[in-house]
Amino acid sequence: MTNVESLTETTVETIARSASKIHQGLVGRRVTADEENPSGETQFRADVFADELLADQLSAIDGVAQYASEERSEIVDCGIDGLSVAVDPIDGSSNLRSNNTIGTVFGIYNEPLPAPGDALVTAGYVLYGPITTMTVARGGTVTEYELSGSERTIVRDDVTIPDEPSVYGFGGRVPNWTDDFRKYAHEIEGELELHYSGAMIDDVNQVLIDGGIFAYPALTDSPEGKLRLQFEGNPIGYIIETAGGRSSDGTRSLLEVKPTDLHARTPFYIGNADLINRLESALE
Ligand code: P6P
Repeated sequence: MTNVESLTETTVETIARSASKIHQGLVGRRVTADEENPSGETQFRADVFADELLADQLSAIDGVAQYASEERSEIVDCGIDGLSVAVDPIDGSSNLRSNNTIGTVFGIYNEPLPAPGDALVTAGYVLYGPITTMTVARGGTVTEYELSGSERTIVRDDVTIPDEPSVYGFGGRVPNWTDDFRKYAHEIEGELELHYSGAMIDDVNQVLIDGGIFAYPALTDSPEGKLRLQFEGNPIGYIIETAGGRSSDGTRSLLEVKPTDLHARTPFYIGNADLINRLESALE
């Protein structure tokens, strides 16, 4: 195992151990904090708790040079040289109020941040559902684990997106969709089953397991969409493409998008390759 592989395994293990503390720490923290995140979104106390826990744990790893979070405007420099870890400590925190599924998303880059998705060496997410699971893409394969306390058990190795798509989920308000996207969405509505939870990571996991497409598209009032390239687009694009699917910002793989800013947003489309190819043609 190379030094980078060993370091990424240590980082993944640290996130897995932190996940059970995050899950326990949600109790009593499903209320808003008095702050907004750098994207101008209201923070929940759980967002702040998860970010502080992950920052403490990950910045202490020898070989992690940078820690960045959707909840912090600035990058934390943790060392001279090494890997950069970008996290969305709690994706879908607005789902906390209704006690619906949320997740933690992470990307491990071998370049200083902000970095393009093709600088990723590992990416993954934790899903706090009926069971807490962790899905990790590295070395050309995707592995799913069940987390229980300090235990991490492989439940599926070499996860691939099914050839036959089943579900779709499209974010944003329909009146704000572009005409081209609305026309494409109408086609998909006649082909697949709507599954949309309001937490990207839950919707993405359904696409990975059941096949289909998830999109938070470019909107007429927000041409860059809502989701962040560094913390959501890149890691999810890496996972889905490792599992045999495709990602896109509407014209190219999300992994090819050059970041302009740490918190830059991007139109976000992931799923079965033919569905993404059709989408790119529809948006041309
Ligand atoms: P909307 C959650 O707040 C999030 O960032 C993603 O997890 C999710 O896909 C999206 O926003 C939902 O946005 O506009 O449907 O509430």
